[in-house]
Amino acid sequence: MNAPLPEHIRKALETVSLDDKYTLDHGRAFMSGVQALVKLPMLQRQRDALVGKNTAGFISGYRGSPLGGYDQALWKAKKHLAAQNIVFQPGVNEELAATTLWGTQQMGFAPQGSNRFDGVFGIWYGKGPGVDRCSDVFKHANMAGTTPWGGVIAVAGDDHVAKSSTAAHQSDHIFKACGFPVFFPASVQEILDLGLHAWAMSRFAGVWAGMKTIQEIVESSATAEIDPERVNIILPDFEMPPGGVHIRWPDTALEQETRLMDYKWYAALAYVRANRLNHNVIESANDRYGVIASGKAYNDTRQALADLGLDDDTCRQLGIRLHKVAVVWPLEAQTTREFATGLREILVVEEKRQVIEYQLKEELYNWRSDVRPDVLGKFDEVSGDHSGGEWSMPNPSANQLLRANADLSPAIIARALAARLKKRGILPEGSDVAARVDAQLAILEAKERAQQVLNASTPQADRLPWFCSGCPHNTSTRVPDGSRAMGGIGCHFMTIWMDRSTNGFTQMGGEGVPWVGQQPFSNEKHIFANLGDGTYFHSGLLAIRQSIAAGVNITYKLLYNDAVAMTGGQPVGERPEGHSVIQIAQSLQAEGVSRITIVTDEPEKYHGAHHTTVGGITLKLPEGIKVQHRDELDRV
Ligand SMILES: Cc1ncc(C[n+]2csc(CCOP(=O)(O)OP(=O)(O)O)c2C)c(N)n1
Ligand code: SF4
Repeated sequence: MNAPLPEHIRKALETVSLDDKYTLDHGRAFMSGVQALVKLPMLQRQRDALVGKNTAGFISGYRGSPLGGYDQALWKAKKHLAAQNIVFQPGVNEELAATTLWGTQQMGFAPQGSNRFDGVFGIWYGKGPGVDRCSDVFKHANMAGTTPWGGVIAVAGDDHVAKSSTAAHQSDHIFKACGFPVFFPASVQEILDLGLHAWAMSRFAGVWAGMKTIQEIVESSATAEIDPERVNIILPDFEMPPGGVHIRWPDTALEQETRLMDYKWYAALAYVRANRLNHNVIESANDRYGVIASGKAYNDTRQALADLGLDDDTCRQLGIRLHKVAVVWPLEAQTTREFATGLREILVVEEKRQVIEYQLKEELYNWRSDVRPDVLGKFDEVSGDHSGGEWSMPNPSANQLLRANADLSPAIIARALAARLKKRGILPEGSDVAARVDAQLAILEAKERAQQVLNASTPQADRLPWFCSGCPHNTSTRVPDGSRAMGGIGCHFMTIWMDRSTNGFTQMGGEGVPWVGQQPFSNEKHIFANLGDGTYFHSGLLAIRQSIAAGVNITYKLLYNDAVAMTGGQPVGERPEGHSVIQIAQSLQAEGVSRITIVTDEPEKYHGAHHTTVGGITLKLPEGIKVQHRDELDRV
């Protein structure tokens, strides 16, 4: 028989609900990183109300892993969001979504008296390629600025290992190029805490704040402390320009640039400094070796230290200092200097291309050589003369320490760290601690070897993904003998490894357009291009327009499954009623497509069919459009 639960736990369980994460104002609740992004604006609105401000929130963006399910989580939480004046409107694509958020900061341009709120704070979200699409609007909006009770966070979903993407990506550099300070939370709790800081900084410094999320953090779940006042925000003393840093109208491009370059970034840095967003996690008076990391790489570094048997006390005894960075760009100089002081070497642990490492080197370059620590990260020290940087080697990849491609793991970090600690004499040869580290490394290596053996003996684990049974793409993506197709984004991407003569693919919305650059130089007369209906609505219509403009001979197979399937089946058209075949046919005819045929399992569905638009206009299939049974596909 089970022992009865203690009374306080039994009582607590009686009131626990799955909605706690959204309904609780205070307390702990279990949530995923994505759900934390749903909760975050509610906390912001509550914080504002506590200081007597009546604010509202606006969320827009476009789906894509690891933020593929964010929109669905927002839809599910609609009533909780509405109760806090938070509106969610998905974008047609990422770029237009970002423009809507720029709009939230332009409320002050409207005639006096038209604003119902003291400010509108916003969240933009998108997968890394969506971030890439947005740099034009991001730069404009960031130059223009934010409002004192608004502020915008741009949340990027990065897929460092291309687990669910056609290209591995890293948004830090794009955010930096657009001038957004970049926050990198390392846990579900930090999504909440740093999210509130990100808005506070955005309001204070007049910048958009970037937030980098990756699957290991945003797709993980944990209990998090919910409290709108949990984060103690300190607004620093900073001399603002006359007129401040916020958005205004009229405003010239060069004035905006001056505001950004001469004030807003420095105000953001002052914010990071005042709130100690970057800080030492392990330190002692006699530290000699430094490790600096952020986000997932920070978690992996902690795991690596644990795997090596180096707990916090041992690190202190050995003189190892660990610094955690929450804002990876711009790297706040004063805290960085404090961290670096007294160290002989610093190992920068970050995934993908260098962000922190280059800034650290820039910060330390002018230090006196007798106090300046060496900095290593992507590449190891070169024996002999190591006065040059990484570009001074013919090909530095042979000298890699912490790789820039794919991701890092605790084992990779542990190996690099152990090697450097030995080299710098932090783990003296023959010492007990060095022997313990060696023993731990041997265990890690044995585990890796065992994993390799397991992988080699189970080749069937590498089964390629395929269409679901009954999926219309199964037949629609077949091409007649002797012809070929180009792939694109969506479930039909899988055709590139199927028996479908489909080769090549494009970014989302570029489908078929490579043919424009090929046909003038080719004897091939025609090509097929697959285009999903979600992608068509997002940006693919413009790809068709490009092909028409170039006058190339191409057949688009617009694969209509009435869903943005690959990301979870969201409705096409960003409206519950979807975007109908009739609407698409009407648009394509207006674009000048020379022949449109509907191929379907149910031709009868289209006899006399009509579609009533949101505006109440009744649309019918345009004259001359044939409707054929799918069995006729090859003939069509
Ligand atoms: C710019 C960009 N944004 C988002 C994504 C993520 N993404 C991958 S597949 C996909 C859905 C495509 O839907 P659809 O075109 O309808 O094809 P289906 O999956 O239904 O076959 C999305 C949004 C992406 N790859 N690129
Ligand atoms: S999710 Fe939908 S579109 Fe994707 S393979 Fe399965 S049935 Fe086909």
